[in-house]
Amino acid sequence: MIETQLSELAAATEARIAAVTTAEELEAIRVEVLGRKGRLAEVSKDMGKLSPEQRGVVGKLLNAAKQTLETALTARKTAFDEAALSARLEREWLDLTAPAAGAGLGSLHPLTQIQAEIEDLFVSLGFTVLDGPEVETEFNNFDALNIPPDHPARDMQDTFWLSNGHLLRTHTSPVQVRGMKKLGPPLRMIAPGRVFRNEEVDASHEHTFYQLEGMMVDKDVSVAHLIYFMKTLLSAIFKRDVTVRLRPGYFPFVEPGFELDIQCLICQGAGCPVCKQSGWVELLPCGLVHPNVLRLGGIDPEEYSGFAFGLGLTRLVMMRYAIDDIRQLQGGDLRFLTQFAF
Ligand code: FA5
Repeated sequence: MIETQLSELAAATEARIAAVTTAEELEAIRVEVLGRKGRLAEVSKDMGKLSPEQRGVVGKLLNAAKQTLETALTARKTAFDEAALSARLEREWLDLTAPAAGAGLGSLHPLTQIQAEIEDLFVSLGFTVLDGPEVETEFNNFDALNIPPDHPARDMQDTFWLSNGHLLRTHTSPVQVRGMKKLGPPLRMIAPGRVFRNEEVDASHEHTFYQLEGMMVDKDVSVAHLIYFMKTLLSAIFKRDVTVRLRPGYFPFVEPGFELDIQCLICQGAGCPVCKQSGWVELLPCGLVHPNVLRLGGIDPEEYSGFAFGLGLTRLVMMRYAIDDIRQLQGGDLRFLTQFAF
């Protein structure tokens, strides 16, 4: 009787083991049949009631059933474990031979790139590149440029004054003053740099922006020289014809003074926020150096003349790449900057 029960249990359990679909189901069967309080344990408990002969027979059968079931369980468990392992390997697979991801190399800011291009051009034309301090004296920023105290031209540039009487330079023109003293005539110099004005910020105005000053002093320098160098500069930068206009402009440090405007390349002259709907962008004020400025720089205006210009470098970058808001240039947004990573 007990033998029949035992072999039926073994057969049914084997069939169940073969049919399970998860490791959890398999474990439940193991506990139910082979566990300490499982069905086989119950059978062996009842063996005490059997005669010694019967006990020998049933005991053998019990061991055989246990062994068969354990083998079947182990086989299925191994299959589940292997499947789980290969799923994990699939998930966590790493190709150790794949090349490393990019190291995120930086690149030169578009302004730096254009500055370098202009420096190369002017160096090839015999100009020296000078650097000047961002904190300047009132004398170099204004007085030496023929803008004495109380001169209305001081109001043309809203100045950040420092408590010690110095200021953040409002333009790169003070480097003209330093250049004249350092190099003496004849001289050809450019001076790129950062300048500061206490101005309302909008699409084309920053409080902190870049200019590139240029000056040439020699015997008989005229407006013709000035125009030649300005044309050379613009065609080197834009590498195509751009529409410019020259109009009289007032700056106390040049006489005559000019404003060289470029037709807005954002709207092609139709009018937009960058050109304040005028179709033109002020880019390159220039002129012949005022005799007073030469004199204050230690150069005899009877013997020498010169031209000077103050390129709006930040605006030039905007025009070259059709950037419609100056704030993008100093915003530090990598999505913007990586477009210029050549
Ligand atoms: C000057 O700063 C003169 N020092 C230039 C000069 C030098 C004239 C030598 C003659 C001889 P201005 O204030 O116009 O000029 O500025 C020069 C250029 O800087 C402008 O044409 C413009 O392109 C740029 N600029 C002026 N203000 C800003 C600003 N807030 N944001 C960005 N660019 C500006």
